[in-house]
Parts: sequence; C-alpha cells; structure tokens
Amino acid sequence: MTPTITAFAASPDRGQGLARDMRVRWALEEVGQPYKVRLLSFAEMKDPSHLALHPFGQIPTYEEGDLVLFETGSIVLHIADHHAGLLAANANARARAITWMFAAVNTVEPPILDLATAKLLEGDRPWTMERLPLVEHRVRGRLDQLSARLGDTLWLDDAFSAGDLMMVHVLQRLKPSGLLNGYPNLSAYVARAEARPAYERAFRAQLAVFTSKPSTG
Ligand code: GTB
Repeated sequence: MTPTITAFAASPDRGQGLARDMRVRWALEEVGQPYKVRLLSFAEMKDPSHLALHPFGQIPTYEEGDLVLFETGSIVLHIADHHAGLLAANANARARAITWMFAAVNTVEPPILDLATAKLLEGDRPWTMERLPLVEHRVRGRLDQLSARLGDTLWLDDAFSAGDLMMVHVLQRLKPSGLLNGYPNLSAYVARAEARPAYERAFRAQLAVFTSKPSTG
C-alpha cells in the first residue's frame, strides 16, 4: 500500500529541506518505497480533519491503510522497521541506531531549536542579545560532544542508519547559523549524507513543491 504523507504547501524555508517532511521523504527514498504527498496550508493544519490525524496540528503525518502516525522519529522508525536499509539485522546494531535516533531528537535537537526560536521568533525581544550567547554555548556543547564521538568515522555506527538520517537532518537546521563550520568532521558528515542518492531525490521532491508555485512577482 502506498503511504501518504503531509507537508507544507508553502514551506517557510522555501524548499531548503529543513521542514520535517524531509526526514520522512528521505527515509522512504532510502528504502525504495514510493509515497504520495498531501500539501497543507497553515490553516488546513489546524482544521479538525487534520487534527484527527495529528493532535498538534503539524506536518508531517503518515497514513498507510488504517495506520496514522505523527512525530518524525516514530514515522522513520516505522519505515525502518518494515523495510530493509535503515536498521541493521543484528539486534545490538539495531538498538544502537535507535538510540541515535532518540539522541538526535531528545538531546541534540532541543538546543538547536532553542537557537532557531531565539533568532527567528524572539529576535526583536530586548533580552535576546543577552541570551543568544548562552543559547549558542549550549549548542556548541552538544556539537563538541557529538564531534568527539563521531571522530573520523563515516557514520555514527558502522553503517549508515536511521540514526544518521535523523541526526543529519537535525544538524542541517544549524546551517544558517554557521555554527557547523567550526566542526569539520560534522560538516563532512552532513555533506556525506547529502550526497546519498536517496537524499538528493527527497530534496528535489520537496524543492519542487516550492519551485512549482506560480510566481507572485
Ligand atoms: N516533533 C515533531 C516531529 O518531529 O514530527 C515536530 C513537527 C513540527 O515541528 N512540524 C512543523 C509544523 O508543522 C513543521 S517542521 N509547524 C506548524 C505548526 O506547528 O503550526 C518545523 C520547521 C518549520 C520551518 C522551518 N524552516 O523554515 O526552516 C524548519 C522546520
């Protein structure tokens, strides 16, 4: 059965691949599963019909027959669970990859989101200039630790996994800040993931949503 995901009809990132449907598209491309996309406006995301699928009125969702999922960690895990390619067959390697998925969304993503919020939503508040260095310091702390663990290896565990997919997408959110530039091994890790054919296909698909819009000139 072909799953259907939801995505922004007009992503605020203008097709840079930072919205979270990118994680799901990328996972589906990695495992070779075709999918459909239903595009939603911000108003449609808060419509009761979408709230029935996603209690927080967000994208992405994942529908496959009777199954409806939200939360990208859960969706990517479901995809990885049902197809070969994103989780190792070996039980311990699989558990480690899932650990990295949780680390991405629970440990690395929160300070990165805090930085995005401080800059994009709170940039005009009088206390932001004082707070920003603290927020950046917390992000650097996590990057220091992640960089030390990655070292000069290609991926977080032996082979590329759903853990890398989630971690790379979390790190990409830092690109506009330039903070990743201070970590050559993390920058190379992100670039290595972006060079994967599945990533490129997913990126092009979400970019097409933006570029196919009629110009408002
Ligand atoms: N924890 C959830 C998950 O992982 O699935 C978070 C889902 C989420 O935050 N969805 C966002 C959303 O629907 C879109 S991706 N927001 C609308 C709302 O809450 O009303 C977040 C996002 C938005 C914009 C950019 N950007 O412009 O760069 C990047 C990421």
